[in-house]
Amino acid sequence: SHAWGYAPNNGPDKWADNFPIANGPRQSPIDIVPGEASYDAGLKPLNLKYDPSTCQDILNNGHSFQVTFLDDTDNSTLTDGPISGTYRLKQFHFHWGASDNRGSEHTVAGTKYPAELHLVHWNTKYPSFGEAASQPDGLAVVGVFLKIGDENANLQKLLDAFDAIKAKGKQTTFANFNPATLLPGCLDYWTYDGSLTTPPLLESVTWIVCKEPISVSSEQMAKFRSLLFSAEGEAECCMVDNYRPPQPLKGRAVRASFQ
Ligand code: BO1
Ligand code: ZN
Repeated sequence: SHAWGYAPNNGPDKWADNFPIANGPRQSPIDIVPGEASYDAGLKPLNLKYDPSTCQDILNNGHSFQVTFLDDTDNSTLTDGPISGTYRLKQFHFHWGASDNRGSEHTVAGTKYPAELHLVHWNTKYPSFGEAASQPDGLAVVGVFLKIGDENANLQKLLDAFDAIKAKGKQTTFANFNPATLLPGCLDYWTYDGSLTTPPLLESVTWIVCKEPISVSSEQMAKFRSLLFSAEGEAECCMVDNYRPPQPLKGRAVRASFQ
């Protein structure tokens, strides 16, 4: 037996062997075709309230790097947009490519971005992230595309911690970071019902994908690729191409908050 990953022997094409929901009715990511999304005037603006003091640490989990937030209070939340109730921020992480021509999970009319940010929230009508993750309305993930352009000074704060988390399992404290600094200026979005994009691929995510990308320099993208999938002492394996490709829409509606 082997753990899931992104290599030919354990990558997205193999996930269904251990996680049959990989072929389920509401899998993510998807290719978003703007001309096929329907404008919904009833969709509210996103209300993101993030408290930098809830930021805890930064971790290389062997699949990505993630920044984890204290989620025992309603201090960092997502409300409104397409969701009802209050969703708490648990963590954010990224997916990226081995080169600038690929790396995002969602695509827009087939266009791949070099990376995609995921801000992961859970519905506080459930007692914990773990319990929410198995409910159809349990999670809400905000996706933000990265495109090559100017260096991003807010993103650089994360990259400056990479020396401490190069290998799988490494973690260091990361205090007082406001994830709102990573959001684009315009919060227009597409939304659809989907899943986690990694095993266990649970079909519990309301996806909210921002139309406007944020910028990242090519040099900053190179730094993402200096992280390792491998643990200290193992053969070094660069963390690249840690994305799942688009999955079948299977008749789902994609709605747009904008015209
Ligand atoms: S994603 O945003 O769809 N790429 C995504 C994929 C997997 C998870 C979260 C978001 N996994 C879960 C793990 C839990 C963990 C939680 C929070 O992330 O299944 O074990 O507690 O970090
Ligand atoms: Zn993700």
